[in-house]
Amino acid sequence: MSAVTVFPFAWRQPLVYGLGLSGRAALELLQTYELCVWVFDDRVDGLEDASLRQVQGDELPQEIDAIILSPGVPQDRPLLRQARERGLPILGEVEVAFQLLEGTVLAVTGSNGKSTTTALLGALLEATGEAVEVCGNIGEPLSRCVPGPPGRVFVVELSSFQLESIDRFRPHVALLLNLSPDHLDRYDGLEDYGRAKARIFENQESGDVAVVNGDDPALAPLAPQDPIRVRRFSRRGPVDDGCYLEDGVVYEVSPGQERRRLFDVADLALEGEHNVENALAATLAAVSFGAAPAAWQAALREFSGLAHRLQRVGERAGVRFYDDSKGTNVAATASSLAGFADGSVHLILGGRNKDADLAELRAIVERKAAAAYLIGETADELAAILGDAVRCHNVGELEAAVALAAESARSGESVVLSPACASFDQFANFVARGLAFQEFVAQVLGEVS
Ligand code: UMA
Repeated sequence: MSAVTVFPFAWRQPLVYGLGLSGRAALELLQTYELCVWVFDDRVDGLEDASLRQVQGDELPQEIDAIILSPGVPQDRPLLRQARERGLPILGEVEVAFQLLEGTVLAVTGSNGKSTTTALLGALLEATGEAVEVCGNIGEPLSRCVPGPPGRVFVVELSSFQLESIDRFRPHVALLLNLSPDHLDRYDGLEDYGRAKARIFENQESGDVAVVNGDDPALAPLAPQDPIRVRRFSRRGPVDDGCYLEDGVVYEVSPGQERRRLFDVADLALEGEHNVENALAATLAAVSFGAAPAAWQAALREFSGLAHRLQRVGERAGVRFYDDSKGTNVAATASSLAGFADGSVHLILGGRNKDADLAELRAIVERKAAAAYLIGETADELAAILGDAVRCHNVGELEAAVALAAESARSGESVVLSPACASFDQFANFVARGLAFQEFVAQVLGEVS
């Protein structure tokens, strides 16, 4: 166990709020110290572990002196209001883990591409011989990675939810990939959401590096100020400090130095334009950390992406099937579609709306889709928006959508699940939705009985 041995917090009776992945990981970590840990979950009544103190109802017990928050818990819950009134610290699971770990942290946020960039950056650094933990919003809570040998590198994906409840969290290299509307059911508009994301830079100090997408104008006001070094990546053209794409080659530039070649886009195994951006971000972060390109070249060429992010899951008679279940907002779906030929996509769309303006899908769907197959709570809304732009089938269920899309698609076309919505109306999460899609594809392709 190499978490810091001196407990850095003043509190001794924290309440772990939320008992999902983050809460359980935080609980386990905190239990290694001499603390009296309380737990609460709006949806869990009786706990198996009788040794834990469980808060009942909406009254915050007097003994509790801090709240450890799971990212999915909104800030306006009654217990949190009481904690605020009493002036208690409310810290995210990520913040607590950060203060307990020994190592270097690199962190990635943005509306889209976070998981792929995080995993790729982890793979690049691992190839240079570092001991790397890839964790955070990608699925493995940071708290779970804290125990272990010292001197590791933590590559942490962070959602805006997680960034809301940091205090001292300070990544040596912090990446902000892009900003587009998402989670507007939790934020007061795009600016509010952007402010939460930009907190990734707030504790950086001289010697730390901010990696920012130079092509996204929404990020200009969010980049940190001197003395933080801000490095930009661009697909469009040269930058002063950072990396950029020119004629299929990505170059790094640093003030006062000759440019150097980082990689050729043709060498990437990743598909899609948005993945070129993710590779620019990850390689710039890697070199900013000090990892020499020669050490990670092979890893970059081999990295073929993550499950449920435009993952090719089948092919029959020239028709390809892609699972992009992680496309849970309009921008993610739009950028996934951008890489396909016009009119070639049999697109499965729909799910739970997160207060997004789904009408923004219209132009890209009209251009790229041969037909749309609508599922979930938003099927009717999408039919009304897209009905005169593209052939729509209001099928309701994913299984029926896959069957009909597979039957309709011709050689050279693709069947793509990229729902632009959350999965929670019909599935436990985007992973369950993606796995269901893959199973239905396998059935259609005759790969299962
Ligand atoms: N809960 C309450 N009250 C509430 C809300 C939730 O008690 O008001 C309880 C639930 O009953 C449940 C627990 O909290 O028992 C769930 O906690 P959580 O929603 O914070 O989810 P975790 O299981 O801890 O998973 C979280 C991230 N989920 C969210 O932010 C919603 C996971 O990201 C992340 O992988 C995991 O921590 C590990 O770090 C998922 C996600 O959907 C993939 N992220 C969003 C996104 O990517 O867009 C932000």
